[in-house]
Amino acid sequence: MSATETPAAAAPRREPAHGWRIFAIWLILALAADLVIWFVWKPHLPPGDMSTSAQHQQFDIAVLAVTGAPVLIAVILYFIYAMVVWRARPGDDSDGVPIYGNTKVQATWIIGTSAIVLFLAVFGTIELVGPAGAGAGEGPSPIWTLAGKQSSTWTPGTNTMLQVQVIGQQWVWTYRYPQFGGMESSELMLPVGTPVTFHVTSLDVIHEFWAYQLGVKADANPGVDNVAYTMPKTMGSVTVRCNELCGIWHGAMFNYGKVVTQSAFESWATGVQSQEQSDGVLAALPPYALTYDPTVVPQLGKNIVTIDGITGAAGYYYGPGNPVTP
Ligand SMILES: [Cu+2]
Repeated sequence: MSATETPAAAAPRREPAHGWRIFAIWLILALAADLVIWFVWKPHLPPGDMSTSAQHQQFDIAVLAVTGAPVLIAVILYFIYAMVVWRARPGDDSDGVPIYGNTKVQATWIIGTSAIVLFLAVFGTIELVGPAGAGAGEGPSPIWTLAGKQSSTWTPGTNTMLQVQVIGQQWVWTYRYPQFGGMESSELMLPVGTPVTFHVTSLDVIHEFWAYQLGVKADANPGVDNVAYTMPKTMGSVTVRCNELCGIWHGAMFNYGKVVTQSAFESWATGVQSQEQSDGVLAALPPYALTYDPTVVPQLGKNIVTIDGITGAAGYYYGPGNPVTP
C-alpha cells in the first residue's frame, strides 16, 4: 500500500446535499434571467409591436426565451458545479463511487422534459392558428379569421375590414384597394386601429410578401389567393420585402409603406382613386379579382408609368412592350 492511498478505515466525509444546493442556485439564476428577459429584453425583440401580429410574434419569442433560459442555466450550472466541487484533488488517485442508476434523477428528467415539450407543443399550436395565423398566409379560406365586418366600402371609425390585395411580380410590389374602386399604389398605406385583410397573389413566379414591422409574411403564388390578417396598432413606416428568391433582381424587390390615421388614410385613398379615375387608369386596369392570369391581363402600355408614377416592372402587368398578348 502506497502512502498516498486513503486508508479504508478513515471516517467517510459527510457529503453536503448537492442536489438541493444546485437547485437553490439554479432557482435564483433562472428567476433572475426570466425577469430580465421578460421586462428588459422583450420590448426590443423583433419584429417590434407595431401590429397585433407583430405583438404576437414578439410574445412568442419571449415565451420561448423564458422557457429555454432555465434549461440552459441548469446545464451550464451543473457543468460548473461538477468541475468546481467534484474535481479530483491533488494527490487523489482513487476511483469515484460506482453508480447503478438514480430513480429520482431519472424520474425528474423524464417528467421535466416531457412537461416542457408538451407545453411548447400546445402553446405553439395555439399561437400558430389562434391569433389569425399570427399574420401568416393561411390559404384562400382561413379557418381562424380576424374579427371585423366585411363590406364593399370602408369608412373611418367603423370595425370594417380594410381589404388590400398584394400583387407580386418580377420585381415589384403593387397594392390594390378593392374598396376604393380597385385603385393601385406602389406604396402600402394602412389606417391605424383597423383590421386588415391581405389577399396576396403573384403574376409570374413565386414571391413572398414580408411586411417586417407588421409581422406579416405570406407566400405570393401565381393563381393563388393567400389570405393574411393584421391590425396596425401604432403609426410609422413599414418596409416590404420579397422573401422568396424570385429571379435576378429579387434583392431589389422591396418598397415601403406607412400606417397613418384613419382620416389621413381615407383622404389618401379617395385622392388616388379619383386621380386614377380621371387619368383613365382605373378603366384600363383589369377588373378586381382575387387572382389574375397574366396571359389574359391586358397590357397597359408604357404610358402608365408616366401617368401615375406607378413603378412599372418587366413583368406582364405593367410591362411596356411585353410580348405576351391577351
Ligand atoms: Cu420576389
